[in-house]
Amino acid sequence: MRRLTRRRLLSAVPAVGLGATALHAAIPHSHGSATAAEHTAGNAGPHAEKTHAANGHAGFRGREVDHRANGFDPHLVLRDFDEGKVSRLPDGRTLREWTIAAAEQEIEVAPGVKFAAWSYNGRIPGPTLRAREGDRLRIRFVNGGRHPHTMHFHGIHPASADGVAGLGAGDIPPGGETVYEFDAAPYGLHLYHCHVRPLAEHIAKGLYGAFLIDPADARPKADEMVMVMNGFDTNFDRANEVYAANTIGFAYSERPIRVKRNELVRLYLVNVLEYDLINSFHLHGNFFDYIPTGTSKQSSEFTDTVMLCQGQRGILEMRFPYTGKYMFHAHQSEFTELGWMGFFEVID
Ligand SMILES: [Cu+2]
Repeated sequence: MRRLTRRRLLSAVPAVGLGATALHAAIPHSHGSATAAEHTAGNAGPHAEKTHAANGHAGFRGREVDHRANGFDPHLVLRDFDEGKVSRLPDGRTLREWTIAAAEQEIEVAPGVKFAAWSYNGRIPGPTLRAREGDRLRIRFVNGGRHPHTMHFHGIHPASADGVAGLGAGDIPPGGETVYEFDAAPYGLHLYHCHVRPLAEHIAKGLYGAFLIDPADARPKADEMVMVMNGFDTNFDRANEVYAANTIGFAYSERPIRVKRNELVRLYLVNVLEYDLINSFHLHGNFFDYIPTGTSKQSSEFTDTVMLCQGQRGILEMRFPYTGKYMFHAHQSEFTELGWMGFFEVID
């Protein structure tokens, strides 16, 4: 049996426009609720590549991922900001508190393709934690998984709050918990992720999320959204078979993201992709202002493509002068064809 690889999957995907149906056809799967392990064991053979890929798979045409079964919908994740439980400290500062639980959870990352994931609070990416610069942040982390995990936050904080082995509470064992507490700094777009070794695996399984700190004087009102660019290695060959923003390949292609003509759109873009060195975002029919890491009020570039290494992130601001559908995708065509693409639908 020839070993199934991402590159051979690509050669089986007929065209970009076929979206999830083509992805479903190209990725080895069984018709039941098989796990990725079962795919590897049983279905990664000529059947998957020849029968499904060559002829499409009429029985699944139009079939979508079951977002309800997954427990999260990328369209809701997109505009969902979690500001925590807010209270006032004696010194007048704002205290924000969250409880974040790690768990193991099987999710469907493309129609019929299951992945044994690890999640924060039942979703991938985890909740977008949002605070204001100078707030006090208190994050209670509960490990409901069967492996040690942590939460490592990007930002400025004491070593003891770092969520790394040997510092502070270190690795949190299964059933254990800890509290990470620090001040929100600097303002900008950050991320959090598990930092237990093997690191690539703990991240690629789904333990990450966006962490947004607003400046004290807020940015202008906008239609705000978050895209965490990620991918899934469904056959354990340390290469991704599915690429996406917010986990589900082609989710924003099958149902475009609606935005209003001339309204300011602010996109918080984070790259957490493992196993590939670079990811990117390219927008059709428009340009955007780009603020790397979100740590400024000033745009540093006016462009239509931005390239991000792992852990890099930035704020994209744009207005669409025309109605219609505008594609966005990784400018690495491979990633696009394996799920990382979508549309803005601009309406009046
Ligand atoms: Cu972990």
